[in-house]
Amino acid sequence: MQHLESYKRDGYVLLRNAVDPRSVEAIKEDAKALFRKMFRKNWLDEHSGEQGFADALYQLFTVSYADFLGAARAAQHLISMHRFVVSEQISDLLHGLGLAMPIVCVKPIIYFNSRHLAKNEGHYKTPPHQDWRSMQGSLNSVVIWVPLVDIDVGLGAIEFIPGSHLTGLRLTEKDEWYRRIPESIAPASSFVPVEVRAGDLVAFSAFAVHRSGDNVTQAIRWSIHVRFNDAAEPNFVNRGMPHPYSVYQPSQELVTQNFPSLDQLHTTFT
Ligand SMILES: O=C(O)CCC(=O)C(=O)O
Repeated sequence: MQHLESYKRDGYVLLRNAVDPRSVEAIKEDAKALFRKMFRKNWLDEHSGEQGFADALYQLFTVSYADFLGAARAAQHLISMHRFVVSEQISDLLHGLGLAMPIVCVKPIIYFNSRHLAKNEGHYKTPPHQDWRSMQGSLNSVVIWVPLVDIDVGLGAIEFIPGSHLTGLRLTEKDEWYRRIPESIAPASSFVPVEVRAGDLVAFSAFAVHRSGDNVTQAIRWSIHVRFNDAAEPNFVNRGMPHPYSVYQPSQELVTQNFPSLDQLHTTFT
């Protein structure tokens, strides 16, 4: 299989028209519906079209960062996205890339990147890194990256260093995003952008060095990312199936004091 050959050689592969563009459009629409609840709450108008939505979202970010963040977090829990990332089609693809027993490493992520939705650069643009540094899972772990819109260089196409998955785990330094590979090890000139259309899919090795391009437009760069380990990979088994994402626990405090009233509760069930 030609895809497998280029995946093994480059550490990533672009699969054109791999998914139904309507299914990824539906995920984007679900995410937009969450933000629209916050537009209404904050009395914000939305003009028509993608740019109308983007402008309203940029306004929400300015007017109520808390509401923006609430909806942004809720978007990470969309059923449509979760259904998509664990679909038969994705698990078949992972088997095709050599994962005998794929398991989800960490919750999928939906990105809506724009410099207008960021308090620092790391919020809309990832620096050079290898996902394995955070995953520390199986050696054959794979990241599935799915654009929800057409993403060209202007919109910040994802960029890879071809073959970098074969040159080991790189040194990193802590930064405001998480940890970056310094320019001296991953020079800007070695990255190759991968332009995609909605319906395409990029699969990459967790060892592939990659980074985001620069979204220089006024538009939102929508994408979904999900990481998988192979529970059958012998080193993963021997290392005790590590999962270094340690903190995911409920707050000890109530988010909203004196809530709910009995009236509110009874209204819910009438
Ligand atoms: O979407 C991007 O540009 C980068 C994504 C990324 O770095 C990741 O999923 O690890």
